[in-house]
Amino acid sequence: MSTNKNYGFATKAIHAGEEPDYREGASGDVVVPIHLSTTFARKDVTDPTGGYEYTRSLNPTRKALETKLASLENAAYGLAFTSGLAAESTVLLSLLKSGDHIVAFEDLYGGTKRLFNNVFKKLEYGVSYVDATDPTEVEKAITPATKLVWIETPSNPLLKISDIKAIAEISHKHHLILVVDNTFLSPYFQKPLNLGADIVVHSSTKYIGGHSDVLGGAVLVNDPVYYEKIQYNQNAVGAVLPPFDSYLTLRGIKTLAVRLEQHQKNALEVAHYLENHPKVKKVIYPGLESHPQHALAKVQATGFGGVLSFELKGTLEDAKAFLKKLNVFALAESLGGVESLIELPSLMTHSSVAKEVRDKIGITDTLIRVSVGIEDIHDLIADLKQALE
Ligand code: P1T
Repeated sequence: MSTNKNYGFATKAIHAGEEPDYREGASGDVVVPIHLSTTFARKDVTDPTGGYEYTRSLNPTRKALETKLASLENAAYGLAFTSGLAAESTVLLSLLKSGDHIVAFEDLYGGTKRLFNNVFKKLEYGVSYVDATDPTEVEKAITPATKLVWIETPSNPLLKISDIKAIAEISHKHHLILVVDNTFLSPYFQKPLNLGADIVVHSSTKYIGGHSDVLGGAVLVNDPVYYEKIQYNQNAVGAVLPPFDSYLTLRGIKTLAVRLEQHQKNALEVAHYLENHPKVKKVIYPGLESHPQHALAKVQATGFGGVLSFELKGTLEDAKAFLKKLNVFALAESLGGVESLIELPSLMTHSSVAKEVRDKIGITDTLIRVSVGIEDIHDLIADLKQALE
């Protein structure tokens, strides 16, 4: 088969980039092989075989993954990186120069903030953090030096939603580039490029890989100029996803649609259970009607994802004791794998964010983030129940 643009998501997730090769001498693999060769021989000095020269520049297994990712995000181009942070770093390196300014959402993965604050600030980029749930706050923070607007939606760990379309309009009015981190929903539930974003980044370590066994990142773009700059720097710095990791990610993506449906179903049940528990102060999940941007979440995405956060009544010690008692949920960083993970952002994923900033945006000592897996729901609820009691 050849992959058609009009195929549905699940069909593209399985087939895009992995069409069997029926040419003379080829074997017709239905799964792309892991091409481990670091270099590719040519018959003529000026004629690299099939365009392949050296694996850092182009590798057939990575190329299959990049084709699949682009097809799923409705992007013209895809690039696969060694990690989400490598993808983000390469975007920043490619599009900014010293003195440029970024307007960023104040609720971002702690590692992304660390990158902005401790690594790229040294290169004299300015960053202003705003509450991007209100697009006028984004516009107010724009200065003559601003080049980039950077949001995560839903955000990590507070699941705040920003209006991609409205922020894209503001960004373009001021000739800025809008980057959207789409890690939490994956292209199955949300396609920011369709809503006007210029660049999508992912930690493919999460839902895209889906099994907590491969680190990776991705960049998806439509503009050939951005693509060329980012691809050039990716090769120049060497932040490319290795062939075996590309294969694992390709394998993970094939079940993205079914996994996310089940993650979401379980997350909604867990959210309802926690919402009615007397020891829980509040539950934050975009799929709940109590979520302040529930209506926006329904309009700009086709699902709410599998991550929720909740605040326990009591103290940090109570939160620690609760986390210690769980058996099915693993107390671990990361999210998006088939297994349920739970963590305390203030001491784990967001410990690099200053306490005053955590307090300001709502990352309290008893805020707990849950990546709801696809185990049997009654086991998940029973585990939470015994730990809360
Ligand atoms: O871990 P890495 O693949 O480098 O991706 C970084 C990253 C980028 N964007 C978002 C929204 C993320 O959540 C992450 C990584 N986050 C975790 C490890 C975590 O537990 O939140």
